[in-house]
Amino acid sequence: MGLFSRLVSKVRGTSTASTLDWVEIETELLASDLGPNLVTELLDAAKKMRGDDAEVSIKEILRSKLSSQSRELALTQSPCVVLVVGVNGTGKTTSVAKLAKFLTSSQKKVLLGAADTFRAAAVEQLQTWGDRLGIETISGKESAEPASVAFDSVQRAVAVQSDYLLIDTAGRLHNKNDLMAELGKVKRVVEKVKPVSEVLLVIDATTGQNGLSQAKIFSEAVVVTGIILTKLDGSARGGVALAIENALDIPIKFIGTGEGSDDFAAFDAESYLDGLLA
Ligand SMILES: Nc1nc2c(ncn2[C@@H]2O[C@H](COP(=O)(O)OP(=O)(O)OP(=O)(O)O)[C@@H](O)[C@H]2O)c(=O)[nH]1
Ligand SMILES: [Mg+2]
Repeated sequence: MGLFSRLVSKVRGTSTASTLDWVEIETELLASDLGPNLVTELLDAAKKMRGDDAEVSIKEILRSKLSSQSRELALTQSPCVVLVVGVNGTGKTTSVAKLAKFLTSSQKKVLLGAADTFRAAAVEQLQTWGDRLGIETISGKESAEPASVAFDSVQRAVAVQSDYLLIDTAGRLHNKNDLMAELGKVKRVVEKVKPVSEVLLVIDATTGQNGLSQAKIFSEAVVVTGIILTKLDGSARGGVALAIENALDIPIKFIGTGEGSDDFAAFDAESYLDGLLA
């Protein structure tokens, strides 16, 4: 059942509304990671609605909270350089692989850059994905600088005329400032060769409102052009998608729904809204 289905049926049969029902609905919505402000706004609006058009009206409000920016991945130049960023464990490396598969299946030529050089295992993990998918993966020597791997990757992407270069980055450094400084450096070095077209922030949907604070922190340090919302399979609480778009106006471009390379799709706002109301 969709997150808002109870609210919709409540408003439809509105004359018997008891305070207790409203409190229950509020609790349910708050547990879904929409965030308290949005929940209050929605409930205030719903209480004034007439029964018949409850679904349409609620959907309209929800739609107005979503970003109106394009959800398409930019393809403004060749290669189109995509930096994939986010805190550790959110699903960056897996999402790079999934996105690569998604793009190659629409006949795009893709190259991977393994710029998370802080853990040897991270480079291997991406390399393994690349081998499995038949996609060339650029990695540096042991203890190479992330920025130098990124630089090599973009040069290679230009040389082999890739449509896309997807660069995986580290999620964990000594502290937040180091992480943001490193990201800035990777971006600057890449841009000696080609502009970065997209910075995709990976957010784990199961982390709820914490995902929203991550998005705030990253977007203060870099211009985040889109979000990949992962682990929606493990979360009945997809409300965080609305909360993020409402608070930051960063469009969710893709979603992850499992650990396999096909558990990935472009984010479709209309079906997301339908799912919430169904
Ligand atoms: N269920 C589920 N698991 C996912 C999804 N995306 C990634 N994972 C799993 O989450 C774990 C972490 O994924 P990684 O891709 O290694 O995450 P990361 O952000 O690269 O992690 P670090 O490199 O350590 O910062 C792995 O076990 C993935 O299989 C998803 O959409 N659904
Ligand atoms: Mg990783």
